[in-house]
Amino acid sequence: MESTRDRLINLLAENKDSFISGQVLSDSLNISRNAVWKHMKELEKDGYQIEAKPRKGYRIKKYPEKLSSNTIKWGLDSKWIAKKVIHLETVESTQTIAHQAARENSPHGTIVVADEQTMGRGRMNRSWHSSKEKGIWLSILLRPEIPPNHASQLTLVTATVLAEVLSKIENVEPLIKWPNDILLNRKKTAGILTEMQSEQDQIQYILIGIGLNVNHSIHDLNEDIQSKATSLRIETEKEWSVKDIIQKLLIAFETAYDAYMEDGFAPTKKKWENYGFKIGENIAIKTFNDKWQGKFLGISDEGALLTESKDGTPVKLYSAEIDWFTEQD
Ligand code: BT5
Repeated sequence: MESTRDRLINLLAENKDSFISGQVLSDSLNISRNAVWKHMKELEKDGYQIEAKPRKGYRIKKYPEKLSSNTIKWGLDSKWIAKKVIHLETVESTQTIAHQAARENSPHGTIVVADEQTMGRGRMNRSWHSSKEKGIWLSILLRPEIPPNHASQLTLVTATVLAEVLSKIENVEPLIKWPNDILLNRKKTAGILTEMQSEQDQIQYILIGIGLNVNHSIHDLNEDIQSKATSLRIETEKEWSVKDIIQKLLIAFETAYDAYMEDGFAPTKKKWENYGFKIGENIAIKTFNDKWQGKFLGISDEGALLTESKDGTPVKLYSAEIDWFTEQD
């Protein structure tokens, strides 16, 4: 059940650029005009800029920077993504909340965003540090009709989206470390965690978890990652609007996802290779029973890593431990 405050914001948002009278608001919300006025004062306290004009009424001039489902949706001109936004201040992991939402039939495109995660996670039970209001901690719920073995391509689609959005920022040159890290100046600034629920060769849903360090100073990064992680602020010496970057990411993701569903993986592969970290250089590879060095040749048509086997012939790897920072570095 939506609160009166949320209904009020929605009414104002629907009338984006025009005024809506106190009387109409009071009738629609079934509260007194004085109560409408009190709600407006509360919204102003939370950073909304409200313009009030006699005989015309109210309109929202500016939304606050602070994340909420309303501020994320405001001005977000999307077709299907983030029509449902679950925003929470503190969660263990947005993935956990998104799994729950998926089981409760939340629609394709639902997003879960948190200001802070207390148990953010990476792949293979590694942890992901997600300090309060410093970055983007976001999960996207998807219900794609693709075979389960194509799910990992969505990680590469997402990495390409992240790289493209970041590359628009002046002096920022992102690279993608296969399969799921975004590096700035060789340091990790974002990671992607793709989780899938499938049954009998059919995907029920996929969750794309995105963690992006935005406004961390070096001291805001946990000690164990300080030497290998970075943030947009560290790289650009500027603070960024987390809300604006979320919106840019969502719109770019929607476009890239639709293109992937329409045209398959080939266009992503091409873009991905513009950002691939160490393409053409040597990397150290470790599979469960072998270790060698080979040149990183790029990615295959399905998104596997292409490198050289011990005898120099090309080989595709779907999963392996790669030591990206070899001794020559
Ligand atoms: C990842 O795993 O890079 C996936 C990260 C996904 C995080 C998002 S946030 C929203 C959603 N909800 C979640 O709970 N998770 C997703 P992996 O490739 O396994 O990398 C994990 C490693 O990255 C750790 O072992 C650390 O070395 C490093 N790391 C941890 N936190 C970091 C941070 N904030 N910035 C840079 N590196 C970090």
